[in-house]
Amino acid sequence: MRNRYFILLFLLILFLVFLFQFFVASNEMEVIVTGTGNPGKIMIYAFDGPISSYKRSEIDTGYNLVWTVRIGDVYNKGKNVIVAGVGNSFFSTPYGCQIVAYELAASGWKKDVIDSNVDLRCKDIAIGDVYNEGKNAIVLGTHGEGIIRVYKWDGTKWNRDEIERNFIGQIDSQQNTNHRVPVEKLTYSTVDQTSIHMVKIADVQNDGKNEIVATESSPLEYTSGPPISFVNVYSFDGKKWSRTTIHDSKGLQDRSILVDDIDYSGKNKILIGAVPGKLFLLNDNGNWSSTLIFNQSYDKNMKGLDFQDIYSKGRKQIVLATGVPGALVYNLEWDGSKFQPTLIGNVSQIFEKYTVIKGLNYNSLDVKAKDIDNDGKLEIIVGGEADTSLALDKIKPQDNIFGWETTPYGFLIIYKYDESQKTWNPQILDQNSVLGMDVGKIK
Ligand SMILES: [Ca+2]
Ligand SMILES: [Ca+2]
Repeated sequence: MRNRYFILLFLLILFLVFLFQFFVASNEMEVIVTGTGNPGKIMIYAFDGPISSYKRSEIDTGYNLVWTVRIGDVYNKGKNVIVAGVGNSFFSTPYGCQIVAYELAASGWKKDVIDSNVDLRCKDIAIGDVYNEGKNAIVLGTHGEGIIRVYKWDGTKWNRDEIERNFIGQIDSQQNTNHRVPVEKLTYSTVDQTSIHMVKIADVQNDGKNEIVATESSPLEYTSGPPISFVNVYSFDGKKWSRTTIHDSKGLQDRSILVDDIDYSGKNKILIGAVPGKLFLLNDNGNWSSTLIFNQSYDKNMKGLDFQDIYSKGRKQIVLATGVPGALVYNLEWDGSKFQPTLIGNVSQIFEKYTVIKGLNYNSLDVKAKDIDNDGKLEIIVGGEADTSLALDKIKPQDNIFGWETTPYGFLIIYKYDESQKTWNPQILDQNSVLGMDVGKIK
């Protein structure tokens, strides 16, 4: 009799353990999602406990390149999906990029082609409430003609709203200049005149409503003169979109964008990462002003930006991942008068001891600070590429106009903070090229 109770109790405990496991497993998990180059795959890294015991799964998009991946509830049904910009760039047919969504279903990943043959590269995606109606939409920015489109799911189909096309072309006709890449320099006939590097959805003017911010420049392949570059804000008044140019430069390319209260003033500011080596703070005091807050001559690219409380001290700071040649990771903290930079990582040094090819160019393409191992403290996740084309001496830098896209090599690294040593310790997750990255919850 007593034994039977023990068996029943044992079975009950087993059942509760099973229930608990099921509950935990069915909960949304924070995952790292990357988009890779050559081949164009979407990698999904799930964590259950320590970082080293991650599980990786992948989606083959069927294309050479996945430029960008974002996680969000784009169907507005309380379920996150992966949205990606994919294509073959100049390398093979079919030319022209696609924007696709992958939803995790019982049978695996279900693909939804949102738009096809948009432009040369579907470079960046933002997900958010762009019409200020309490629903998510997708914003896409492209290279080539330089198109910005908003996609909104109406329950049965995707509605398309084009808000920009070839901004540099418009500047060229106004100013009688020409930044279009001659077709004979390209592998197929396409307009290559405007690069939309990044698109963000945020309340940049602090009026409680979202706008779109985009960095737009002459194309990457344009080599006949210095690049021209602009930061544009697009506002929707309920009927139509209007554009305001808030920053412009010559000889620089504005690329990354971060919108947050980065100087603890209680108001959103815009941080812009420009090539080569500069960070600008854009502030709206009736008129937009621009301040150079970081000028670094070693690394060229300033692509990865985040703003998080990485030291768990109740104070967020800028996390910056740079690129070419070194791929450095910094944090920058506002001290009341300026932003103090601290170097916390160097990707090229991590790989130096493993790589037989010396002098690779390491280029961070994104950085995120998230608590990936669930210990209540943030880790820093950096993804990017290692460009072999220059190191192998096959082509000269000036001829290397398609160079960075060709590399299959790169990195995905998690830096974890060691409180006692006051150091950020890197752990390598992967060594394929990472062109885009996001961290979020997927059910
Ligand atoms: Ca606003
Ligand atoms: Ca953690």
